[in-house]
This record gives sequence, C-alpha cells and structure tokens, in this order.
Amino acid sequence: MKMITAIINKEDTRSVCSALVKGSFSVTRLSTTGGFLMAGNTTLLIGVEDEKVEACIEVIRKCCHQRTEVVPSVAGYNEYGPDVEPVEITVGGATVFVTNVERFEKL
Ligand code: 2BA
Repeated sequence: MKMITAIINKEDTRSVCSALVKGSFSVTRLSTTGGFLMAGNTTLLIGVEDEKVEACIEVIRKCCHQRTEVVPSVAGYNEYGPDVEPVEITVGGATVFVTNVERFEKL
C-alpha cells in the first residue's frame, strides 16, 4: 500500500475530491499553507493499493490546473531601500509525494 500526499491549489479541491470519491478512492483533505506564498492551499492524503497509484495520480493530474501568480520580489536596493518588483511564478497543478505504508489498520 502507498500513501499519496498531494498538495493542490485550493480552487481545485472540490473537483479533485469529487473525482477521487467517484473513482472509489478514500481521501482526507487538510487546509494547509504554502511556505513561499504564505497562501492557503489543500493537502490531500490518499491511501491506495499499489496497483491503483497511477490511476489516482491521473485523476489528480486531470483536475489540477497550473496558475500564474504575481508576487513581490526584491530585485535590488536603491537609495530609499529595497527595490521591490513584481515577478510571475507558476504554481501547481499539484505537488505529489508517494510513500510506502508499512502498516494499515482500521481499528
Ligand atoms: P508555496 O510554498 O507557497 O509555493 C508556491 C509556488 O511558489 C511554488 O509552486 C513555486 O512556483 C514557487 N516557489 C516556492 N518556493 C520557492 C522558492 N524558494 N523560490 C522561488 N519560487 C518558489 P509549486 O512548486 O507548484 O508548489 C505549490 C505548493 O506545494 C507550495 O506552496 C508548497 O505548499 C507545496 N510544495 C511544493 N514543493 C514542495 C516540497 N518539496 N515539499 C513540501 N511542500 C511543497
């Protein structure tokens, strides 16, 4: 068994969770915060049998979209202090980790 940890844009949460449940995957969603943007995102925990890992990732891939965000960045310093310029970064679709589950029990 594997644990899939998927960090997704919170805008995609509803469609990903619906598609996962429709595909008979069990999913737990957590409200999380990205360390770089300090903005809310969603982390999904999905326990799956080894042979269903690819199918699960495919569902996530189909429902998660890349987005462009504009964030302030210090480009240098001028006589008044930091020279802040907006830069564009691409966020998502999804950051996915697949880890081995040593033991799984429902008690
Ligand atoms: P954030 O940390 O808020 O990062 C949002 C986006 O900012 C990232 O998108 C990336 O495009 C950019 N970014 C992040 N750190 C950066 C840095 N040090 N310098 C320049 N740009 C940076 P994604 O890569 O799609 O990541 C989306 C969210 O997924 C992240 O939100 C974070 O919550 C999570 N994440 C991504 N990689 C991770 C990792 N290796 N470990 C844990 N969480 C991760």
